[in-house]
Amino acid sequence: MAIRQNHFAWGVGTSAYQIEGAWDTDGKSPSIWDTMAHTLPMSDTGDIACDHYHRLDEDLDLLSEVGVNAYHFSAAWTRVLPSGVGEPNARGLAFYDRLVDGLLERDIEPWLTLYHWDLPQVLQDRGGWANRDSVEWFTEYASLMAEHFSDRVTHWMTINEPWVIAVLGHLEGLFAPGISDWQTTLAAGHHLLMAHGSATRAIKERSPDAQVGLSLDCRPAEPASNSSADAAATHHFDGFRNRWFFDPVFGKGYPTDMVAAYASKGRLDPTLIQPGDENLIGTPIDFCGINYYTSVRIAAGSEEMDEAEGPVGIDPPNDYTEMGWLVDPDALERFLLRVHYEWSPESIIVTENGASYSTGPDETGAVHDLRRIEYLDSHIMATMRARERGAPVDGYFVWSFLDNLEWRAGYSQRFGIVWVDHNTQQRILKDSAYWYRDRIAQDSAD
Ligand code: IFM
Repeated sequence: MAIRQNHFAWGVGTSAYQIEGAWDTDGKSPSIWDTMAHTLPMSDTGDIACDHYHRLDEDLDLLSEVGVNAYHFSAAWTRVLPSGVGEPNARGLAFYDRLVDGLLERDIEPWLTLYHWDLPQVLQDRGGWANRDSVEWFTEYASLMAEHFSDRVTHWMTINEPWVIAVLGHLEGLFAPGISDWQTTLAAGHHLLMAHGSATRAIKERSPDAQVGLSLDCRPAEPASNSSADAAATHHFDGFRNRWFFDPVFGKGYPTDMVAAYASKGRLDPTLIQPGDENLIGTPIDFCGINYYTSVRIAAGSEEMDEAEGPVGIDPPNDYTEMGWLVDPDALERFLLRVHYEWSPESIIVTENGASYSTGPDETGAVHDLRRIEYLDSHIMATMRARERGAPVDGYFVWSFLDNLEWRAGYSQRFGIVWVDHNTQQRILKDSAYWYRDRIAQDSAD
């Protein structure tokens, strides 16, 4: 098997709400996360976050220092279209102009995600993703962004982690908009996927050479035992967590076993999926982004649990990150091969992978985050093994560039390869950042 020779994107990732701060600056309107942070007893908010909005040049220089050739970030819809639709906000667009231009000046390729969870609150007030009109709202936003940026941005991700948005936001109620209802969950998930397909078409119409994909979160699962009950539970979990999103995105339509299971429990509004919808969702994409952190073992009874409740099912004794997530690089290798064989995208990018460890500066100011280096090393090796075995993997992005706001867990969970003191906003490159710089340089030298 010939090893793929394509250019390899070595990057780091962030998202707007987690780093930008400036939550109401220069015409930005509130997003559903601003609302959640301001109304629920969250200990931390994204009001200031890493103050990236005001420290852009410093952060761009740090990206150069890490030596990445690609940077994966998201735009805040609320900055560029404060009313959700309609009049664009020139000051919001100007911020992303500075970011994109600053990346290009440093030879770093911008990879732009349109939606990383921060829906304009004005649109939530109109029903949010559960409203079928959200497909049009998102397409208008995507079209505006493509018109404005496609002279400089080639790589686009439409939606980041539709399972998380749908299930944690509309079933578990843990994430914004904080709803707990099955029919709303499936409606939101369906419209997110339609919005992805429609935005892909809109970007391609304006920029035929654009590379467009999305970032799907995945949770590889193994049965906890040899019992047939655990095997059946694992298959259901895989349907709930993975197949429900991967199958339609790759033109296979929704998995029939899950449609039947959801319909039989009254979770699926029979009018939700209309003729033509699955065709729109299956609009061809140029690459599939995979966000991978951990794998799970599933026993009967845990087939619809999620990581918000802690480790799912019965895990083998092993190493865990501070999120309580099992460290399992082999599962990443297997899942990348599965994506290749089962869904066959042209190209696969690991758009998020990383680990939360709270190691901070020692008395000399250095951050010796050895466990993160081990995690990244083992997962990059797994990625490369999948590539050597034929999966068309063309990029890897560490999550995350900066220690940022880990949603409901606030600033207590640190995923960054750059330490951020959230009182002073001082940044320190951790040992993992230097290690990653050397790893990238080694790849370029080979
Ligand atoms: O921080 C998140 C990110 O926003 C989406 N993917 C998972 C990361 C770690 O939980």
